[in-house]
Amino acid sequence: MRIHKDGRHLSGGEDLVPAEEYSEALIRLGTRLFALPADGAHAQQILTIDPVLPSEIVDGRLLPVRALDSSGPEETRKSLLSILSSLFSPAAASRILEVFDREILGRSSRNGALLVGENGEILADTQAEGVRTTHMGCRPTLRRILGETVDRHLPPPSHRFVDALILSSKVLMAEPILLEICASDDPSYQTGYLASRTTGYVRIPFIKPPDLPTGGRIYLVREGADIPSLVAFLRKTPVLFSSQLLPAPLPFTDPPLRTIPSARIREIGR
Ligand code: PML
Repeated sequence: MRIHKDGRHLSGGEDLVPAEEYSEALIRLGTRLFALPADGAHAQQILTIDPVLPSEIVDGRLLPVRALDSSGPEETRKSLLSILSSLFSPAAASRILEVFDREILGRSSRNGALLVGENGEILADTQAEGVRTTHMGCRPTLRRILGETVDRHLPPPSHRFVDALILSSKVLMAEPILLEICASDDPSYQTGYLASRTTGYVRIPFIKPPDLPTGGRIYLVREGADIPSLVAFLRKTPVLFSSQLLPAPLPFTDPPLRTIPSARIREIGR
């Protein structure tokens, strides 16, 4: 489901549900237009229903979740640079943040993610529209536990967290993707995230200054990747998340990241 106004993306959501839960899902996603604040007036809502065979669905495990503590954009910037330098190199870290500032925070939002190569080059004509990652869902019990985790362990605002975790967990299942960085284009939502297979999903408060109406996603893609098959996976392969990975120790200690307990879905039952 997507909500647009004057060509601008305002909200979106999706799920992967069995045929017998179809009408429930339709109601859940279909009522989002009416929950939008004033700028939802005259917006257009588009619902797409894409039948998927059970045999096509890939079982996914959500990334573990960590959170950075920060008191403002300047502290966040230093921490981001330090995390990226530990994952790549100081030069690569500066390059990644330069592209993020210029292409994500510094221009109007795209509908999809920008694919960026290891040297900072924009790949596969993603400059204009970007690539939208779709066709993912989450078992209801797991979704509920994640929602409760937010309330107990993560600082607000957090209403976008669960959908973002599901999306980035699909993104990082693609082996050629090394990293995702995201900022919301909602001017009042300053929390973004960085995701990698090493760190898991790291919530980043103050990833952008207040009142900035731009945002979006960068996927850092390793050299030599088969881009058409990567894009096909992101756009089309259905992934259903039924459990969550446990966090592995981090290869760095600075800045310290808070680890949020993973959902023990198997103990609780589906
Ligand atoms: C978006 O899709 O608007 C970005 C959501 C970022 C969520 C970050 C979080 O709250 O963990």
